Amino acid sequence: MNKKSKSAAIKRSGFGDEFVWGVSTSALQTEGASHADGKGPSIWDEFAKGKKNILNNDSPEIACDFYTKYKEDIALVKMLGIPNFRFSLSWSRILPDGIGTINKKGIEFYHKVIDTCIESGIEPWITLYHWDLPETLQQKGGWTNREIINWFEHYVEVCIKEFKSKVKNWMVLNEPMVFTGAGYFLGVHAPGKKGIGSFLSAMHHAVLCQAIGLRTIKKMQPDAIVGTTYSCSFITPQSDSERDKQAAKRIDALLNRSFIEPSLGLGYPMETLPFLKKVEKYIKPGDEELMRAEFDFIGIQNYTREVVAYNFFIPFLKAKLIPADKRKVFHTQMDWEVYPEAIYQMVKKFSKYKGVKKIFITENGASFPDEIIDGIITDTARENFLKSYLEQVLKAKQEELKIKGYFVWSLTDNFEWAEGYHQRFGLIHIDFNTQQRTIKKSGYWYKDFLAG
Ligand code: IFM
Repeated sequence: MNKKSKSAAIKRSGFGDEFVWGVSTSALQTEGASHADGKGPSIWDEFAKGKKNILNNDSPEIACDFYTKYKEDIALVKMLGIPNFRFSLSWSRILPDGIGTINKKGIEFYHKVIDTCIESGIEPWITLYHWDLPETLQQKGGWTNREIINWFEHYVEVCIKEFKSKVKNWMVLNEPMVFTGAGYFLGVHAPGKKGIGSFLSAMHHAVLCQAIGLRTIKKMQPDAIVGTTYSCSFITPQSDSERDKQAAKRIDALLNRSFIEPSLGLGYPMETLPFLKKVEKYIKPGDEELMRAEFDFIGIQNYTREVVAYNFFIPFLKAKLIPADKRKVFHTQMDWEVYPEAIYQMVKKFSKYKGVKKIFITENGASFPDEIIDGIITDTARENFLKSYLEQVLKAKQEELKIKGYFVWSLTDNFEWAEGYHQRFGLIHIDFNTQQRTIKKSGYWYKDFLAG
């Protein structure tokens, strides 16, 4: 249990002048205004209506009210000296039904956000899809319907046409493993679907969409810098037994390899994870080519490591994750082990792929309970978390791995999906009753760090 950081001296200059520094958010988690100005419902607006889907029955309806407070929040990004701001576009704010009529007010909103960034000297990095599918498309099967490749292509075309003169850096999907796994296999995220068939079809269509998204952007904006982002965890077996080691490999294949490898022309990792063979049912002639994508960069989003044990009773995987609290290791409020070396191991792992050109950490951060005392939030645990992970990023950089930048998750506390407002990842605290923003000690630390 190493709660204290040994890394007080970590300095921005150690990463070099070209290293990209930023902070990340997403539309659904911050914007609120779920029904304002012609926005259509997303699967998360719908999911939040279901009792017990979201902790405390929280809803994304108001969230951080970024929709009206975007100027204030971007001013805070500027005040903290953060040069790059990663956020996402809400598909159903732009196309309320997912396809068809464009919502002018939605487009106007994102122009205002982008313009405010640019006027403030902040580079916008935009994610096209961060989990908030238009509900109308879900009514037609959502990610399980192969038509999504046309719906998505159309949505990307609309966005690029509108914003290409102002935005250079694009990310196609955010963490496809999470939105297909949690949303279409486990049913714990929107749209709450369960089962292997819905998962594998959603997975295959997401793999196709990440490549189609890339090609659409490049066709319309040849000088765009395009990536896509993957969640990843450093996987270690619980013991040296062969069964645990094989179980760890299967989890690694599922969590870390199943979306990037088909895009690099390596196919799905079926040899390690035989149940993935069932995906063949959804593969059409020509898909192997269609899945290939030469991204300018990939974003990797790492928070922790997972310890894995063989378990006969877990279907398909025969493996289970041992929760951090059971292992009695220092962990965040999400029960994610604080394990800084994980981020180094992930940069190393992804750097080994020949087809990966550049890597950005597009998310890293921690949820800890925050206490406001006399208007001050002394979130030392979060500050130490960031320092200790950054130390490992620096190690990766010094070893000349492909790492080129780092974005903290997140700018503000926000709507943490099925966890509602209970989990707080922000550098800036939000009082969700008053919408008051308070910069945490970790936010000031990041400011000082960036100021050198
Ligand atoms: O809040 C999420 C984000 O939307 C995707 N990556 C992980 C974060 C923390 O859970």
